[in-house]
Amino acid sequence: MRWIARDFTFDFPRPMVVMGIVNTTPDSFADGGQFLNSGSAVDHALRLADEGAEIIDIGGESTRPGSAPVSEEEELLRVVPVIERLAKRSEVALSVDTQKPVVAKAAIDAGASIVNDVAANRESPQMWHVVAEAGAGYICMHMRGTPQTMQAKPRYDDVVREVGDFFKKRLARLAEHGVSDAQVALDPGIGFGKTLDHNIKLLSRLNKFSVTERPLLVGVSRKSFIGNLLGTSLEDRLPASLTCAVWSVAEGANIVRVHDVAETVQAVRMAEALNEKV
Ligand code: 8Y7
Repeated sequence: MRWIARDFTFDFPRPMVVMGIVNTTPDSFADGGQFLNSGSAVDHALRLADEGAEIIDIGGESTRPGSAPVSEEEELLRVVPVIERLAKRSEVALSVDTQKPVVAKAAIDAGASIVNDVAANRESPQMWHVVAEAGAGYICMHMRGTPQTMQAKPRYDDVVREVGDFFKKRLARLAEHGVSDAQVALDPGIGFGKTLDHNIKLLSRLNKFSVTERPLLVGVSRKSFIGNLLGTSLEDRLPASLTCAVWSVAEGANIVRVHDVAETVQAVRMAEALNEKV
């Protein structure tokens, strides 16, 4: 299975790809405000790449439940300078975490190869046209509703089946708009319109999504469902985040999106040795 993202090609099976998170948002919940100045965001990204991240995901709009959207101008100002500088200083693949086609396009022009789209459930096709035209990688994440509405009593009859159906329908829809399956990675969107029980079900049955034969990305790092299960505060969620990453290896996931790159690389390399996946 091959994932094509502009100049980057990932051939699976292969060791888990660790994607490091760089937020340029003042209100991002897990590292809020630390990297507002674009120089420190760049330094942080370079450190994550050194620690073994093969993709750096750069975002300028918080998607935490109930957070306020930011304007296009503001998001462009936050994200584009960071991507431009990183593209000059590193060979690592750059991903832009945005819901806005204009921001995705500007990020690609600045050197990004992947569009990480938490709003892949939208109906309008502009984002897909940007991805198709650029030959960019596309992370198609499942979300119920929008970040503003998603945690209002999410209900599913069978969350695993419904997310799987979403993936199949979206791949067909993306293909209609010129985005080939080879460009797409799938993501169940842990925490996006899901209760604790839904999140646990999705994680415990991750291997059900392997039938779709696209790379599977999992984002659990420091998320609030961990706190809901264990009562741990944000700073104390690393052990459970690593457990989920290790679990994801055994379940056949291909990419993990994390804050703690060095620790995650160690954990997943050990899990892979034990799992005889490599
Ligand atoms: C995810 C994500 C976030 C995720 C993908 C956080 C932007 C919340 N979570 N993108 N973004 N998958 N693809 O905790 O799970 O980082 S934001």
